[in-house]
Amino acid sequence: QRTKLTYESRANLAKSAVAKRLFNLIASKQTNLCLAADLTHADEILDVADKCGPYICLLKTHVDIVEDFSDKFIADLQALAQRHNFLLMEDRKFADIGNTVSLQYGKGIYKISSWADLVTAHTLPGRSILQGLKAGLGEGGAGKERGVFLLAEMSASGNLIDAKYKENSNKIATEGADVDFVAGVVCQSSDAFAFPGLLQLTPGVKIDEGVDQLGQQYQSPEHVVKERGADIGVVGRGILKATSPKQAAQTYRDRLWAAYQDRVAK
Ligand code: S5P
Repeated sequence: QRTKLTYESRANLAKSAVAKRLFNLIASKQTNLCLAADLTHADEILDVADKCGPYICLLKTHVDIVEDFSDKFIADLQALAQRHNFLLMEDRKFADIGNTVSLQYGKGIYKISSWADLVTAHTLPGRSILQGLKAGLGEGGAGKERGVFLLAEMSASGNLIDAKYKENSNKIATEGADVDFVAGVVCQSSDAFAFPGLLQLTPGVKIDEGVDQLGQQYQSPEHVVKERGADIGVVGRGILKATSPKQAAQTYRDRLWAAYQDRVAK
């Protein structure tokens, strides 16, 4: 059972180079917290990344909500990622045909493949989503360690994903020629996949469980790690809206990490 194995031992099983790197980073830095930096101005994102940087393994962006996006913003974010030792994930949720996805990944204003270690994608289009992403590595991303997290479940209430979709998403993540590009799965439960070389990223994490006004559903850090199998917990507003985001990040890190230690000890 993958949830009983340590991050170190799972690093050796990973087929994706960036997954291996992330497993090892989590183990050495002792944090399984991902910050969802859902803010709309570059300086706000850089500020929270600097303050929370010591407590996170991954910083997740929605780059298309940044009102003053620039190449300098990316350069500054990369410098912070290097200084604090975390990876960057652009939560683009690609969902189109391979050709379009390859352009969205490598081209345009954002040139995502040139800077994001990881991206997210829906499995809706089938396996061609992986081929499209690989094709979109282009000049900026070629030769660099890159990978994708595939969505097998969502935290939104009333979402349309059923058991069959989840099962087929698992097949795309674990079978076929392009699985070396798959670093993990975004999902809400440990039965979404079994292969221990993939990471489970689980959003919808908040100390105060409940819902927001727009369908988001929250579980506690302990619940997502111990009951739902999360390897990395994603926290956005639980940290961003706190009086001290730095202190909140530390608290979430401590609780997520303690839950992982409990999980592998039993
Ligand atoms: O099923 C999902 C998948 C994702 S990636 N549910 C989610 O909420 N997310 C993302 O996680 C979402 O886009 C947002 O960036 C973050 C949750 O933010 P929070 O403020 O609700 O913690």
